[in-house]
Amino acid sequence: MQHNTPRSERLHIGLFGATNAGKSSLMNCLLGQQVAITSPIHGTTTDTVYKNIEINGIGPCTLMDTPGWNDNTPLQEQRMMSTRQAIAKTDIALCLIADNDTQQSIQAWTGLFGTQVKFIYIINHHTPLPTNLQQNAGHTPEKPIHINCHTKEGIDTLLQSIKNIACTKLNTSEQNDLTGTLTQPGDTVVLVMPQDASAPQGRLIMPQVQTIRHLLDKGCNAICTTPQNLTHCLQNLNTPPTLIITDSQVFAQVENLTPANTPLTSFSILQACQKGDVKTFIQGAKTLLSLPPNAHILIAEACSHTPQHEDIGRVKLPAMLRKKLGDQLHIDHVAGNDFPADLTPYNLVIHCGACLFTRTHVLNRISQTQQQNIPITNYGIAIAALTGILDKVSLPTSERQ
Ligand SMILES: Nc1nc2c(ncn2[C@@H]2O[C@H](COP(=O)(O)OP(=O)(O)O)[C@@H](O)[C@H]2O)c(=O)[nH]1
Ligand SMILES: [Mg+2]
Repeated sequence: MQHNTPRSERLHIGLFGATNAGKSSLMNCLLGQQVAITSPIHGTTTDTVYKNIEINGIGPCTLMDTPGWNDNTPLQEQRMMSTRQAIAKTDIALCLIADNDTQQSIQAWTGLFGTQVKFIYIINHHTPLPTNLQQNAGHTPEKPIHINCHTKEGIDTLLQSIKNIACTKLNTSEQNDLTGTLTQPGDTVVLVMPQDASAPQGRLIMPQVQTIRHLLDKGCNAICTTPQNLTHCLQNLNTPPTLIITDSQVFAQVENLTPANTPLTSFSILQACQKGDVKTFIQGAKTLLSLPPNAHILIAEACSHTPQHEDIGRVKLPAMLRKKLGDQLHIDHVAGNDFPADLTPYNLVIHCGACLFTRTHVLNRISQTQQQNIPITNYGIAIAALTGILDKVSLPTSERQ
């Protein structure tokens, strides 16, 4: 059953530290099986290994075993990039302190992480016990947990520590109520979902599925329709719906048909509120309108798929941007884990709704843009700004700025 939980809803726990600190051994120990190769040879783990695990008391998690710092092999650049990609996804970092770590090295590598990441420091007892470890324990901001993967000593304490952090994170999570203040149990919500050439064959896309499921769980009635059938659908209702949620591509068209007192929002705006920082996205979208004609824009998409005829990120959004800002605009695209470390060549980043990413992953990307003073927005909010309806969009919280 755990395999059915998408990665975007899993708590991501990363194992970090120098090569040979015992990361892969801990991964195997937590999983109770040999999934990662371990050896005294530095650089044994050549790429990050992702493995799903159900942790009792927490639920579905993904463990990430990284290659490790201090890698002096010719592949160190690529391995570090793989470690960075894991860092971007990390909710909880298990930091294994090695014999040759110092206060500086510990500070330097913890500095690579986003602000919302929680750290657990670990000393993995090799035999014989390395001499500097007791001393290194004093360099960690918090008391390290001592473990031994061979005897399993300390593993229960570690799991308890992970659980304590996970419970706090899950309780404060804003992911729980997608439509928030916009809906109450018993409400009727109309969902407008175009099924054009860019819609996948025979199924609904993830944000639509997640929204329908959320509404049903909340005790709402979810009525699905297409833009073509919206007028007919609304006519058939005795009273206007409490809320209309539309695909952002047909926002303007749906806005025209929306009854006067019915709030209107989009799937991607709900995603933006759930996964990310909607205030930052709205500010980014406002910047969009005043960009110079030769601006550089990065369009980042979480999923990698072959570009399609009516693809929103590759075709529709660039066309809308060029229509608004002119043909001199430079637009680059990245997909999946690819996200440039240096964003300074860009005037703006426009991110997809990130239904495949965790909230932490999106927040880490946002903080990376903020550190480099680059505005960021997402598809739904950018389209709302481009079509002049940003002020008409309803948000599930009172966070609008
Ligand atoms: N006795 C003992 N040896 C360990 C323990 N953890 C790791 N090792 C040994 O330390 C070496 C490096 O471990 P490995 O997990 O490959 O380190 P990584 O490079 O951080 O993934 C291997 O020879 C392991 O068998 C432990 O808890 N006890
Ligand atoms: Mg390893």
